[in-house]
Amino acid sequence: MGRLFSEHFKRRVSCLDGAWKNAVDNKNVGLAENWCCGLPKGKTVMVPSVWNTENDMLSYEGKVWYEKQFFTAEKCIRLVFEGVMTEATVWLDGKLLGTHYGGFSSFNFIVGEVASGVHKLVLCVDNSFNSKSIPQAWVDWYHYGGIVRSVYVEELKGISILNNRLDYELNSELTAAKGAFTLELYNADNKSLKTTLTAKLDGIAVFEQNISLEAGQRLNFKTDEFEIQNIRLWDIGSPELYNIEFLTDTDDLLDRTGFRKVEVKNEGIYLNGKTVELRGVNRHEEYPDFGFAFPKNLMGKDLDIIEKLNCNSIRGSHYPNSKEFVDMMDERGILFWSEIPIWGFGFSEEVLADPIVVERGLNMHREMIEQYFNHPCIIIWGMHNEILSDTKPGYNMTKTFYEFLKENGGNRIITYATCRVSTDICLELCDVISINQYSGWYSNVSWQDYLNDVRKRREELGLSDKPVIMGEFGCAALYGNHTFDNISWTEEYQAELLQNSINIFHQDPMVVGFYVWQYCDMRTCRRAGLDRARGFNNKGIVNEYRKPKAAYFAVQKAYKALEREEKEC
Ligand code: ADA
Repeated sequence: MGRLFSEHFKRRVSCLDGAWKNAVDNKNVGLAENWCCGLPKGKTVMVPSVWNTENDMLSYEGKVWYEKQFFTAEKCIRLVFEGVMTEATVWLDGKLLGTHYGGFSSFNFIVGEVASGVHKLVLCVDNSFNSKSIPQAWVDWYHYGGIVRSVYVEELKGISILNNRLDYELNSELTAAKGAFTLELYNADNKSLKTTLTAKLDGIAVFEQNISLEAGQRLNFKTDEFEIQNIRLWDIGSPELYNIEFLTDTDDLLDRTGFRKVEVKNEGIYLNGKTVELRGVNRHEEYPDFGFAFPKNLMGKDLDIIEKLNCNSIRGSHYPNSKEFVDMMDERGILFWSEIPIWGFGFSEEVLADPIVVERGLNMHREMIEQYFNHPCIIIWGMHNEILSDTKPGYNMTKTFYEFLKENGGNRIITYATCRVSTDICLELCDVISINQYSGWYSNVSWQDYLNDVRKRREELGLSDKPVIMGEFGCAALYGNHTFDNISWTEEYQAELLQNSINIFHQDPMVVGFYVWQYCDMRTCRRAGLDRARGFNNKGIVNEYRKPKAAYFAVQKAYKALEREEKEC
């Protein structure tokens, strides 16, 4: 669901976006008063949305309840929630279905034995924080709450296809691939069933087999390996995609993928056998009028602006982005770094060591992989951002995540963003070292001195073969604030700082990529010790309404020159 194309033609899917009943539970009485069976008189809100943009709700942290009625003809349904911020408890007709934690990934519930007719779906959504939260309360973005992405009801019939991933390996000439699908199948009927399962890649059958499942059985099923000749490679600026189609007697699932090879070798990053320099921006998927319920038409506009910047890559700081946005990058041939919302400054050693927090983080990685695996644009999995990676709990958490991603993450680079490279003890647990450093803003150290220290540190640790990405660099500028003098907070200062930084990084053979912090200004949380001007992080090269600052054009020029140089090589 939530894709740029229809995932089902056979399966009936209804989108529940639109008007929902809504009640704020600021006295925490909803459970005791049985709101799960139906909300008291409330108002109507539009979903997806965040509640913070409504009157008097800007800084509300707590519970809000939502209710929606829908019709189903089938007796087995899957309720799919693309993103609920941050903890959701879900009831259907007063019966508890379960809970989900984490605002940036999809979750679902399958419900059997549903009578044909109208049903009542109720959610209690809670965006408050405690010591187990991911992110923690101290974070440099806004504490939004709500049903922020779409909701769907799918009617499941017979043997249904719940999920898929394609693992493949390209031959050394990159002309052919051997691959196999892993499917999650489910028998939605109350009797055992047989079906013929077929898989097609760009209309050509690559697999067919009769299979049977017991009533209500879930099965992880791996197809036989198949070969694909004359591969059209997915690449930057050449986004060749393949359509995937699965069919059973009663169900279907459509998906897309692309074939490409990412490698880290010879101190560089290689895409399809050629070195690539990552020219990127960090982007929060946020807009002041809509928060994290980011309108789909603005996703395309963001990409238009970013493409014109001559970028080849985006870091989805600091959480999994909407599926539509990731689809768009697949279609446009833009590389993507996807990460989970562990934003380190809020995480004390004690929190990092908490098994519940580690398990939550691991589950966020699991969901990210399951939901985004087939996207060719994702070449980097990010484990976390600026945690205490110079401590034992930081090391242990990183090791758990790294081993999991190595085992399950497919052909991708694994990294995390560190801001303490000189004392970091986790650097062996990544494929590429990513660094956030703000020379010329939070620090006065020159880039040359800083990069030399990084080089020394890599040598000391015996990690000189690991290339370096500058994961964040930049400075704030208030939109419209100009100067003849070289002073901070002005557009001119920001433009010059970014242009110089990019040129220095490009000339350093150790640095293989750089992501400007950041694409756009965005609302941030004031309570957390971050007293940002206007309540916004102002380091965007466009402002929160996507109006360009001088830095946008400076980065555009710098990236264009690098692109030209790359083409001439
Ligand atoms: C950090 C962090 C970003 C942002 C940035 C800043 O590096 O990773 O999310 O907060 O600092 O603007 O200070």
